[in-house]
Amino acid sequence: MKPNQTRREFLLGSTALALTLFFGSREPLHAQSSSSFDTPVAIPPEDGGTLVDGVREFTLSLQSGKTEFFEGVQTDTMGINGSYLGPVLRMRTGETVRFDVTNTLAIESTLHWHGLNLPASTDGGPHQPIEPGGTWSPSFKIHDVASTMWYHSHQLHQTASQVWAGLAGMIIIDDEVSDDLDIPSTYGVDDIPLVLQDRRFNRDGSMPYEASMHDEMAGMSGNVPLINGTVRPYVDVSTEKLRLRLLNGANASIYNLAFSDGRSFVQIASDGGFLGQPAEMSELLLAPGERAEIIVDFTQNERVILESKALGGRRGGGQGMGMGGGMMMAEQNPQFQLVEFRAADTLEPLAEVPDKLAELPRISETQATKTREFLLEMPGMGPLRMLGMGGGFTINGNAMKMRRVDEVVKLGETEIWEIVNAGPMIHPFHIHNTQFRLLDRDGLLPGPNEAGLKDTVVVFPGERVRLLVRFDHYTDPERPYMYHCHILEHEDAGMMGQFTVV
Ligand SMILES: [Cu+2]
Repeated sequence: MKPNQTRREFLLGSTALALTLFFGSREPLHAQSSSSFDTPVAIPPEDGGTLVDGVREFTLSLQSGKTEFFEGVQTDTMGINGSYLGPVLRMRTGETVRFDVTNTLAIESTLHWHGLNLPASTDGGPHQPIEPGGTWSPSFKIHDVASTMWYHSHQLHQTASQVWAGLAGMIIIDDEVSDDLDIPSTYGVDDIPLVLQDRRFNRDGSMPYEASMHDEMAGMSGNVPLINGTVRPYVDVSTEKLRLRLLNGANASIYNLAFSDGRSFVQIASDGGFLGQPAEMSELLLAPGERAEIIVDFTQNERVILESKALGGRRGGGQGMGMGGGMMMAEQNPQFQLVEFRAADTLEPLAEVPDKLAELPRISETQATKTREFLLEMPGMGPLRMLGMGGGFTINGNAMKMRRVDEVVKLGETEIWEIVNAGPMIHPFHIHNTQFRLLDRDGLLPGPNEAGLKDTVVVFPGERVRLLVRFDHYTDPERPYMYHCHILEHEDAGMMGQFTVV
């Protein structure tokens, strides 16, 4: 590739030519305009709410605004208590929270608390829309352990466009375990939230949500990475270690994260909280919806860049996927330089990462009383879809319907959910109201960084992933929770189902 050529342009110029002919030409994409990282990363404000009679209350406003992603250019966006994205909401295990969410937008919206165990009426999915001008006030107890969660719009058929515009933010939950661990925990100094996204900008600086037929299938990805809404940002490093709270908040892009010099790092937490022990690695696959906390070492005066690299020889492309599948997967995995780290002349020393982080419940599939299968399909993929016939996104043959409850699950019963990907694309599968555990991928035990609490799991083409799932705490025979692909275009197109807990 030429230095200024994006992966996508490279693909368009070569192996994807056949697909391009089918999908039609795409609007020209800009190469990254500058090679320098010259803007300090925006650190979202922390919002700990207000304690009122023992309840932690947050006041949130869904609003439209203008954001200056590029100097001197105002871009129309949406945000929560701001013009793009929202504050980092901070709360503790065991306390009761309440949110007053006011929708000042001209369109209906929702706010979903991704990863949290909570009553179905407070989930913020498609069944809890907030009318323009309306206020929604869910309240629930925090059952989850210390973790990095997030919140985002979950409006039926409009999740993709609303998250694209900026309706998302991070949640940090603290507890006694996180209090006691000797790990970096000074927010914005050695404990850095990084919301990873990409957006497609027009030459006038606008980033409208205009998904072509190709985008609706492949997922909407951009030509410009945004980190906490900052273009080509840097992070000043003043300590020997940084803890990075990574959230893939992209609509569709799957980032294979690595540092430009190939250095290793340790992952200390997955979606739902700390791993049992740190997992050393040099590449971290993070799909939309997933979070990971990592700790990285730095030496004085150095500069290193966090990148999204090609998946390379990783698994996937299962039987019968052929070349088209591989190309679809390549397109799901853009290659970007994301953020530069600049170490100071002197770095404050920090303690070594503890060998043991948390006590995770032991799991065994013998605990399970029932097995359910979820078949992810893109019917009509292939020649018919490419010619504009067929198509659609289904789970067990059905596209999402608000009035159809697909599964009824008993409270407190352990089940095995088998997620089977019959299509040519990677699907990150998310289940509301639970933190599950991976049993195996095609019979192979999960890697150490996937052995902890998860609410979103990557399922490769042709793969069968088995999860141990349980729903504690709440029943509601009327109101369902969702399970869905977290590629937002796939979710909006029907790759979503509903379950109740009784
Ligand atoms: Cu999908």
